[in-house]
Amino acid sequence: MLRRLLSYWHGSRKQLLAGGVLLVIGTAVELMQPWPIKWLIDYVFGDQTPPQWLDKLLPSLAGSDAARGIMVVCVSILMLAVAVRFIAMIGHFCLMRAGAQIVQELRVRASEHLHRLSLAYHDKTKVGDSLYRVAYDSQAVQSLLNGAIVPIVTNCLILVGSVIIMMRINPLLTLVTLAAAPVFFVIIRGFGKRLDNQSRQYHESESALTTTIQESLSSIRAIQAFTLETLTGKRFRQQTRQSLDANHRMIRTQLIYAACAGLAVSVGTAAVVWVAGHQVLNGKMLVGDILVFLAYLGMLYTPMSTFSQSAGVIQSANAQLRRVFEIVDSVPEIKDRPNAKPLATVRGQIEFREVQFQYEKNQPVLRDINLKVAAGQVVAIVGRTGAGKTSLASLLLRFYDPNNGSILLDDHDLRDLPVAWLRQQVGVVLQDPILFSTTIAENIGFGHPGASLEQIKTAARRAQADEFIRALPNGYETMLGERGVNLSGGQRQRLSIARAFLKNAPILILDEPTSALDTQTEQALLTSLQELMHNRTTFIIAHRLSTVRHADLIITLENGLLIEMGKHDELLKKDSAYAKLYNSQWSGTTAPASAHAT
Ligand code: M5T
Ligand code: MG
Repeated sequence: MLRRLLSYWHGSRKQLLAGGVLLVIGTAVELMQPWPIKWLIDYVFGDQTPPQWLDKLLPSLAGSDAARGIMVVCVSILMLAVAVRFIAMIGHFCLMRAGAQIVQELRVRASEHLHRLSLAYHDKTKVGDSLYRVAYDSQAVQSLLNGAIVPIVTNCLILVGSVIIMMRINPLLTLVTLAAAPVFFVIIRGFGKRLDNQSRQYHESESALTTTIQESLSSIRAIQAFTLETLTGKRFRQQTRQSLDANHRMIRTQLIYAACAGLAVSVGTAAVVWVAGHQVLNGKMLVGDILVFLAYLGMLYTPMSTFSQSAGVIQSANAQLRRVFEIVDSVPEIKDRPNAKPLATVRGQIEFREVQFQYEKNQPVLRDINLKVAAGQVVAIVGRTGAGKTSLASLLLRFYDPNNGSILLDDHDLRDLPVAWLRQQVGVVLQDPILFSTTIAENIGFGHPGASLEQIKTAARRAQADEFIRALPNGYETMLGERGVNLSGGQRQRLSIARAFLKNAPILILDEPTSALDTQTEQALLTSLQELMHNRTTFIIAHRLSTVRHADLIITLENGLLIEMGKHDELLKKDSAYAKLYNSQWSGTTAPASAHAT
């Protein structure tokens, strides 16, 4: 995991390095902190003579004036403390900043990758889960760095430093101290795995909570329309209870663990005091040394117990980061082949060859589709709901690849073309027009990044959208969505059509472009749609057959099979499914013949 994270810290390398060096210096100074107390007891009050280096450094320490000695000791304590705090503060600041930067970098890359993943991936994953991974799990880098690596490194330094110093003061006592170490390891091992499991469970239940909120908020209309608020609330409460339980279990284990570790420290301390006390009695040890020793003992036992905490942090950070890297590592199913090259010019001839497609195994949605569309032709796709019309169109955009067979654009397999380039060649008006929460102008502008406002307005005029946009409070600058204006279905559809006008692509997919419009607006728009379709290979899907009468080719899908194709007149003459559908739409009127004639 660390090696993987290496690729994310180029932006923060200097800070990491500076922070690391400062922490090492800070730890060295920290190790000097117990000594002034010994000086006070042995050199100021006692009759010991300080070593030469100390005498040179602080000459007034062991002089005849004890009050001066006390002063020197106090100043030394303060100076050391100030140095330790100051160095540690700057060091931690650098490391925290570095950690935050790495988190950000990881988030950006994960989210970028998420947007590139194919629809097949997004169909399978819950938005809330991806959200939790990008927003929260990525923060594990910070806890890994500052909650585990930094404490482990500094504690290792303290551990080694204090053992060396203790050995020099009194080897026997050091051995007594170290005898407690195995007890610590037993405790750490005993709790480690449990803590790990419990923290994983906790994060999983938290992630499930995010998913639930996200899902219910995105279907808020349905929830309120069916008055499901109470039910949704209940479900959420149940889930929070699960998360709460997981949290309780985790906290309980942590507290029991801390208590056991604390107890082990006290037992060790008591044993050391026992042995050291007797050594002083026998004149084998100085009183000041006991104090220094006990100070180091505290320094020694604390790292041992923090090691296990850090181990816990590593475990859960590892689990969380793995969830983030799962996103980064997912390979988009739809991606460019190494030799993918855009075509120099696009005529727009499309051919489906033996195309088979399914979302789920063994549930074919399209079966054996064979279809050849000449450049500039308009093809209407009709058929009952669920027949596979939208799926057929999705294949053209390479939202998915066919499971069998191939689709060709100007005799080139779509899979041999760069995906982004291909999608630039296709203008779409989707069944469910998607608008972003930004201005109307920008929403249309997505059709052709870099378009001028004049071009955007022209496109809106051609899509019969200009009039209603002008009537909005801020015209083309009106914000949509959150904190902005919401539009009716028909208005959205017209924006979406304006987008397609602006995009001006050689191939066009219209998935029920007028389904949300009243008949009058539809009629008005049909003229502009005709204009839009002119000279473009167009696939138009429509339930209202009045829209598709003029198509060069009408195909009927039924259960994923292409059951018939032909022109309007030909199909009406035969006893076709299209004829039945068409006649049923005119039932109750005497219009079919005259409609036919127009
Ligand atoms: C065709 C199934 C759907 C239907 C069939 C989008 C989607 C569809 N399906 C999935 O299993 N997973 C999916 O993500 O595929 O669906 P369609 O192509 O959307 O049908 P349509 O466009 O002809 O229908 P409609 O209602 O838009 O006229 O069985 O369950
Ligand atoms: Mg559809």
